[in-house]
Amino acid sequence: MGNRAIAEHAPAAGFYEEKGRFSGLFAWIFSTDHKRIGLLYMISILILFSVGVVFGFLMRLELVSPGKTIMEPQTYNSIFTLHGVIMIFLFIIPGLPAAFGNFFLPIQIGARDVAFPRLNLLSWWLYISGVVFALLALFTGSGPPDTGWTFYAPYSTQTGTNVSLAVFAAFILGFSSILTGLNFVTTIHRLRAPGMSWFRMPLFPWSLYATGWVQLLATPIIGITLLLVIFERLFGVGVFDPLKGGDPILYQHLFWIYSHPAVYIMILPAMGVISEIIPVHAHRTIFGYRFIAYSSLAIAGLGSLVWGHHMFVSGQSYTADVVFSLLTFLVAIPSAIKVFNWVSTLYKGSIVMETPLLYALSFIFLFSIGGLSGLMQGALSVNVHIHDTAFIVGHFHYVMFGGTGFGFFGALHHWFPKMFGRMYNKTHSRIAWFFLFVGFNMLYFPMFILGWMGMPRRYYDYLPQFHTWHLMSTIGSWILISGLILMFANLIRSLRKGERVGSDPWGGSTLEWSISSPPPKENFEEIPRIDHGPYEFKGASKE
Ligand code: HEM
Ligand SMILES: [Cu+2]
Repeated sequence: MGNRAIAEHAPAAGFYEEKGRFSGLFAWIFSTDHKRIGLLYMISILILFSVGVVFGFLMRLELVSPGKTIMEPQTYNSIFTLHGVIMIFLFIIPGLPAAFGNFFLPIQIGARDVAFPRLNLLSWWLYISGVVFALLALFTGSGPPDTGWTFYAPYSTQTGTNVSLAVFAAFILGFSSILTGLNFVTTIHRLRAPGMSWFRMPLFPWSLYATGWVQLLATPIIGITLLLVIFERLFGVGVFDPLKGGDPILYQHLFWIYSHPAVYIMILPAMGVISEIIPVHAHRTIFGYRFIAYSSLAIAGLGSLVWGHHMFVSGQSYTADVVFSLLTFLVAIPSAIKVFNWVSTLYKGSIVMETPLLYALSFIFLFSIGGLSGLMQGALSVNVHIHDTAFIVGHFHYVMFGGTGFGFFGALHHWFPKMFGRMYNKTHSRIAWFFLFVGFNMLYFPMFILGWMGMPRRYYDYLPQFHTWHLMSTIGSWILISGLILMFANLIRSLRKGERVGSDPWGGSTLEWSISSPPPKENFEEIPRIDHGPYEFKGASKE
């Protein structure tokens, strides 16, 4: 009796009912099961995301009108720093790989778990330790850091605020990320089911594979750099501070040699999710499978060579400027290949506009705006004009929030029935999506205009001519946040009240849709033998 037959008759509790050495909370926080670790990460990450959103809400409230509204300038400096640190290191970098990668990678390649389950649990505990140090930086000593999430020297080595604790939090989180990358790269090399050759592997694992190499190779660089900042603060050794014989430009190079590739740790898994959602909800084999797989590797490789585009106004040489500008244009090509192939897959598909597809289409629209505005910054003359303005803030929210954030929400709605065995209220989920999409564009598009007009980023106050666009942006943040609340309320309610579903509510063809919802502890009764590529469709199975 194959896995699908067993799936139809399996009790609906699956791995939630597992009876291990521990019970209750301990059966979760000490579990080495990849599905439980995935959910631990998801809950932790969404809590931190919500904290980050509160800080975003407060910044927009302060900027609703010129002059002081709700806070002092120093508080504003700390809030955008914490907002950025939380959103980058505690939400978006761990995000999709740690939550959905942990839950679905082993299942999608036909394995029972990742290669190093205990190391996987350790990566979550390191994540939690990072949260604790970030909270200490927030609430103890000389007050929260006020440097911005980039911790630029020499200010970060001079300011009296809690930079060392915040930087140490980021250092620990880096280790958590390295362990996740190590686990995924090894799992994909060693634990694919018999017959699953590289070009029979689904595209989400391909994106996690490329991401894993960036996590492994780039993260140690930021780790060393952050340790040097702590070293200089504690022992006064001049590494980055020119007053002590250091070089602040060295800091920028080291910081961006990691942080630009880090944007691909953020976006590649989201691109993998889109490659999963579109063929399933368009009921059509994906267009250009191999090109999409290769483009993930190309983005990871080329993306490691463009960090200098953050430093066009830092005084680096003109030759360096030209080289980094050219490479920045080149890295757009593999991204464009993905967008072209996704749209080609939709063409003549039998599209069912389910909520995951709404998020996938929003991803393509928002990420394209984000990507194209990135190309504008790659042009030297334009960059000089818009560097460190609100234009940049608009750009990275379109790529990170519009891209990865909407990718995360798409993954949440695509795999929710598989993870919990229940469907959410589809009408409410579509309404929530609408508020999110409209609010998002009202919040961030004005930032492009404000930046073009000359509004600097990280400024607490502004001249009257900027008021209208700031007001629109703040109202946009209220609409977006209402959408977030509606989305989470609908999903949380569905955990208990949602209609029960079978193994394959969408008509998917990758392995997760061949087992019960939620999956059994061991994932498969017997390890499947693969004899065909992913994404071959027989249409949604009507339960
Ligand atoms: C409701 C959601 C959000 C709102 C209202 C919001 C709002 C803002 C605003 C107004 C700033 C500019 C501060 C300034 O330069 O004066 C900002 C900065 C930033 N945001 Fe968001 N944001 C939100 C979500 C996100 C998400 C999801 C991410 C990333 C995944 C993110 C990452 C950042 C980063 C990295 C900065 C730069 C902080 C710095 O300058 O050091 N934000 N955000
Ligand atoms: Cu960059």
